Amino acid sequence: MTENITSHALKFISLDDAAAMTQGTRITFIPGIQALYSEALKNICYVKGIPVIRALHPMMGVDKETGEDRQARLFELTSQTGLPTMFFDDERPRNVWTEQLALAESIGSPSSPALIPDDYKHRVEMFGLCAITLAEDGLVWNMRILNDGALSRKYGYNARTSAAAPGKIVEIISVIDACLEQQAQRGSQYLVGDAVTAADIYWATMSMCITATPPDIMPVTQQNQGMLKFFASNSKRPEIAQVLSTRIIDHQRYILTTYCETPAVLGGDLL
Ligand SMILES: N[C@@H](CCC(=O)N[C@@H](CS)C(=O)NCC(=O)O)C(=O)O
Repeated sequence: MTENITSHALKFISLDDAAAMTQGTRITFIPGIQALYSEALKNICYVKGIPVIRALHPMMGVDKETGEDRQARLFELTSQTGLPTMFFDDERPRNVWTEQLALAESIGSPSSPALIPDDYKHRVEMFGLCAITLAEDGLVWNMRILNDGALSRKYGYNARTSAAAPGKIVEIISVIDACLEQQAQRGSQYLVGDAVTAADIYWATMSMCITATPPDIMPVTQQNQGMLKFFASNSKRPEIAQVLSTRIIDHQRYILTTYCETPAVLGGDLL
């Protein structure tokens, strides 16, 4: 899609327009879909008080009319095709969460919470927790290879990696749960230290792939119905249900409703 589109009063500019602009923060999204990496970056920007201009992320595949790869321009601009890409002013585009987080931290409002702790020990914990959530072989990577499909094949799906994925997801949830338990014992409701960090925002957002999230937090759209059903069904897999504690759910809800915009604003067609 190259046209600008307006979806439920929410404007998505084209990728070309986003790339051509020289001011402001532009992030790519798919209207109506809580693509988790985009959704998490949106939440990070929300906490940091950064106004975001939404741009359309081109979908995988070939344009029916022209026969061209729909992501060719994105690849030309960013040397990759993953979602989201983030443009700020006239700087190079950022495509990886570590760079996106560092940028958000530096351009955010001075009165916003520091999402990367000053304390280096806390920083070790924070980046470790983020890595098991977002990085290679983390929560989302393993969720993505639960089933066969074009996207999962791109991320290493095969019979062996897919069979190992539920066990890894369980291990990751258990690490987070133990961390929250330890933190509660010392009187903190956050994953690291005594204040909100990027680990809380990323975990609370990305863990929606293993929970049934109510519509007052994640609205149902025509575009995300299937995804919401898949996420809810993950929460019912016996091995996952067993480790999905009330503590995990309470923390997710607390972080999303306290620090992020809820109900999430997705564009698309609300049901
Ligand atoms: N580049 C991101 C990861 C983003 C990512 O994995 N996005 C997936 C969606 S779940 C995607 O858009 N994949 C399509 C592609 O790589 O072409 C990061 O490491 O921070």
